[in-house]
Amino acid sequence: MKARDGLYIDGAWRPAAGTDTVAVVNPADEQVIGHVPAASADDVDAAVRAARAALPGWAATPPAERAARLAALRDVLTARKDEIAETVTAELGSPPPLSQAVHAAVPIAVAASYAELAASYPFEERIGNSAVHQEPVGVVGAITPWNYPLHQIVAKVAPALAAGCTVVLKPAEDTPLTAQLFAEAVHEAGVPAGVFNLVTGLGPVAGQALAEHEGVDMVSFTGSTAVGRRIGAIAGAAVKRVALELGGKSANVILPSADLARAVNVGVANVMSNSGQTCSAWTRMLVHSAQYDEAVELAAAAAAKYGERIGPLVNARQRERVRGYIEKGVAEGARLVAGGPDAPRERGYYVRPTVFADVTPGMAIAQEEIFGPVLSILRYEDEDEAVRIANGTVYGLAGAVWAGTEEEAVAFARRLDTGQVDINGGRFNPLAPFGGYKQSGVGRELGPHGLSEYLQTKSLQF
Ligand code: TXE
Repeated sequence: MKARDGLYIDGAWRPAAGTDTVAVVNPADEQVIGHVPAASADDVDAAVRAARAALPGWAATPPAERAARLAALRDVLTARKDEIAETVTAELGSPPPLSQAVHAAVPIAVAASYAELAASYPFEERIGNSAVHQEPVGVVGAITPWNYPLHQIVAKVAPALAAGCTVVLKPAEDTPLTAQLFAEAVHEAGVPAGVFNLVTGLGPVAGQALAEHEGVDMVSFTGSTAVGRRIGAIAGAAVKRVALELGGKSANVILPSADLARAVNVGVANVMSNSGQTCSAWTRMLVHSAQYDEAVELAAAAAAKYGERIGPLVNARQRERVRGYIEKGVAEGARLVAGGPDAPRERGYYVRPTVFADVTPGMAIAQEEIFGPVLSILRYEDEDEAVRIANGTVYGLAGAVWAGTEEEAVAFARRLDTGQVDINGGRFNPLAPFGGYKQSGVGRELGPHGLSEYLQTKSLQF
């Protein structure tokens, strides 16, 4: 057996109980590039047992030592950055520069932030005559999607380990090779056996078994709203902790005082990046009617420039889904100003960067998460209408506001029902809490807020 063959359970690679496998496909050329085991419920049980056995020791490990393991993990990931980028490109199809700058670099920054936070987090405090201790929730079942293969894993595993929890990870079936690389890095970093375990396989089999397992104290899930609802119901019935990062339909609101060209260009880049497979993407652009025609022209030109640079979607099912939405947009009467539903290449799951103008708030392309390179541009007459449109979906994950001054943009941002807002472009901050209002989810990831999700509180009165 190769080093990375099998499931990573209790500090070693071991064969799955059954012989079922999942094929991994490169979405850029549709070639099979590998196979990974499809774990059964028995395999998941073995992984959860290992995590339970390791829990008391890891929970009692001083935070400084947990921090040292996370710092070692950061260092291993940093040393293997090129390999991470290549693996993500191979199984997600993302262009190499994006894989380097985002898919490899961001999770390294997040791992680094938790190496620091594990050491500095106030796990104990005094409140009057009480001592308040923050203790690990226990065994965490982490279920992750494919759109940011390593980031989604690190955003759960790093804070869980910092908190003193142990973890069983079930990564997405489309991108398990990155997860295997991560498990190897955890091993190299000297994280004790059983503290982190990896079971690859299918969502409805391995994922469901993990969410339902009695030995799992918390489920942290990122993925579709449909599966998130199901996981929330399972967790609710068992009264276990749950964190859900679900879909989005974020608004990019351009106020009349903004630098229109910059707001439109950055807005288009935001939607097209990662081929639109980003839950926080600003998929609805809201423009004042006086600037509408100019914005549409700028957006169409910006999208056209993306044509050559854009990667494929992750699989054929996602491509068909996105094409279906583009056809629906046309059928509903929106005006196609860039892209379209036709396939731009013979091989690979590519979709053209697409922009719709004359989109009205009730259209499916203005309400539903498409998860592809598709931008909808909507028109507003005044600020109140912009707020109503921006808040008029079931989601509330992210968004952006552009204005002549930060004060004006912040005043508008206060009126948005959403978990994160970029002001005049914003810059990524690995410590800033990320998560949804409304049906975009429950809980927060990243930074100290993300760490606190994996803690429970005990108070001692004196
Ligand atoms: O997600 P799934 P899919 C949205 C996006 C996309 C749509 C479908 O709109 O078009 O979801 O993507 C595991 N019990 N997002 O079908 O199925 C699965 O194995 C337990 C938004 O790929 O939700 C994978 O590990 N687990 C999003 C994970 O859930 C189950 C990112 C996500 O897969 C399961 C991805 C079950 N019954 C998709 N069924 C975001 N928020 O960033 C599946 N899984």
